Parts: sequence; structure tokens; C-alpha cells
Amino acid sequence: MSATLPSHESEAIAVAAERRWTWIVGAIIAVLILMMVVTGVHWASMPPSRVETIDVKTLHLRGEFIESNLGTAVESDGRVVVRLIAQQYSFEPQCIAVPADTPVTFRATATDAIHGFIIGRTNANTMVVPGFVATFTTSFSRTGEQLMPCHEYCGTGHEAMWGRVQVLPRDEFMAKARPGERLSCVAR
Ligand SMILES: [Cu+2]
Repeated sequence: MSATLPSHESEAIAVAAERRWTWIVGAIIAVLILMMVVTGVHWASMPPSRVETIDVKTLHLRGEFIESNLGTAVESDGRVVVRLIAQQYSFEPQCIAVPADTPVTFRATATDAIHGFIIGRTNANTMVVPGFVATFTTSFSRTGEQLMPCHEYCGTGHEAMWGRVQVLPRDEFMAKARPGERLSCVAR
């Protein structure tokens, strides 16, 4: 005798299985919707980075992004801050010097179009939008030179828009850094 069930019994098992799946799938959908609602509300109430605006018309005349203030600074509290400007079709300064194994804060803004940059194979990567200050903090574990291309199409000269980042051993960098001075590796 084979173990075949009477057809009404196998149907009941199939219906029970279907119903179980209905509940499981329903629960998955409910969890996904809940996740969307929670993250949506969370991101709306707490944007990922504070929005810092700047007046494009005056940034070269006064404030943080005047030419003499661009480059790498060791602030009075010891923080290393890089200030740079992106514009069609270059970065200012074109060569940035940073210490290795040290948190480095980048502050960047654009004067004309939307630009962006990525530094070699590091996680430093941001858009640079006119009217806003892009800022992030990262540290570089490997010394040497990295390329820093613009990665937002910004016009006909976009593919020629590059900067360089020189990651110096921390001691070497600190020996070069003078309080109040702005460091870069642009050949003078
Ligand atoms: Cu660009």
C-alpha cells in the first residue's frame, strides 16, 4: 500500500502551507514598509550632514575661502584642516599636502558649477556644490602621492580637472607646518 493521502487531506495540507506563506510574506512586507517609514522619518528629521551655506559672490573676497587661506592648516587645537576651492577647471590649491595616520578634515566649495573629487583609492569622495561647504574627515594610512580627479561632469574641460594629494609621514608634515601658515605642495 502506498502512502498516498486522500485528495481532500492533501488539499487541506496545501491550503495550510499557502496560508502560512501568506503570513510570512505579509510579515516581510510589513517589516519592509516599517523600515521605509522609520528611515524616511529619521533622515528627514536628521539630515546626514549639516547643511552649511556660503555666498559664492563674496567667498574670494572675505572669509574662510580667500586665496591666502587655502591649503592645509594645523589649527590652534591641533586639528588638520584642508580648505580648497573647485572651479572650472582646476582645484585650488592644485597639490594638497596632508599628514599620514592623522584625522584630516576637508572643507571645500565651488565657485561656478557642480564639481566633486575622489582621492586615489581612499574613501575621500565628495561632491562640491556652489553655495555649500562640503566637509568630511578622513585619514590616510599610506604615504605617497594620490591623484584627485574631478568626478562630476562640469563642462568641456572636465577631463583635465585634476589635483594631487601628497600624503607625508606625520613627523615630516608636522616639521613643515607652521602655526597660522597654509601648507600645499604646489611648486613655487
Ligand atoms: Cu570639475
